[in-house]
Amino acid sequence: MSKSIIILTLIYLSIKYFNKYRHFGFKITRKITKKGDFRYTKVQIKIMPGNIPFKSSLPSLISVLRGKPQAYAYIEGDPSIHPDLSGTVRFYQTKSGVILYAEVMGLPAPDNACADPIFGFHIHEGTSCEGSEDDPFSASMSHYNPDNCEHPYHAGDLPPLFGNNGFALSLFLTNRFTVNEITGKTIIIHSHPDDFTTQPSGNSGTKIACGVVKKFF
Ligand SMILES: [Cu+2]
Ligand SMILES: [Zn+2]
Repeated sequence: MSKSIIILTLIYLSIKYFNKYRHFGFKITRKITKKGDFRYTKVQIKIMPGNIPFKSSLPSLISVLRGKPQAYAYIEGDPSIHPDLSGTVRFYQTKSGVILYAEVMGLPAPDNACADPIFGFHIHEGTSCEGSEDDPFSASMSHYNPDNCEHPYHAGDLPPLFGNNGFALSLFLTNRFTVNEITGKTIIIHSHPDDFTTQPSGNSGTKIACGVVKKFF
């Protein structure tokens, strides 16, 4: 009798322990079944393939992306050199900051395997994409910088876009601004990577595409 109590206790403790750490990939459940006078415990081990070994914000990220963004921007390339460049940026306000999800196509593509370009990407303080052929999107002005910081600590400094044979996808979180703050401002793609050092704008070359951030209804 005491032997079976010890065994049951061990089973119970191991279930408790494994359920606590089930994000390692297992979920263990215990079911006590009675058959006449006979009682037995059925232990079921379920493998949880989607789980990863740390607390993940992936489920809440997925539900944020399934919802409506609070703002968006359609990006268009300058008509003379990059007429096929276009993209969409979605802005989702969350408690931790703004989730920015960008998809861009028609970016300059590489001429060899070691040359897929990287493009500087920023929120600019201007509210219009107007400009001239010599200075496209000049009305977008400089990086959005309400706190008067140095580059790359401007609120509008974003991770650069990595080209994938003309396509780029970026998804990240920033708490340097709120969606409301940047609605009406511009988002710019540059011809060169941001070096995150040179003042005032990371030596990221010319402006090749622009979009105005608009409220999403
Ligand atoms: Cu810029
Ligand atoms: Zn900057």
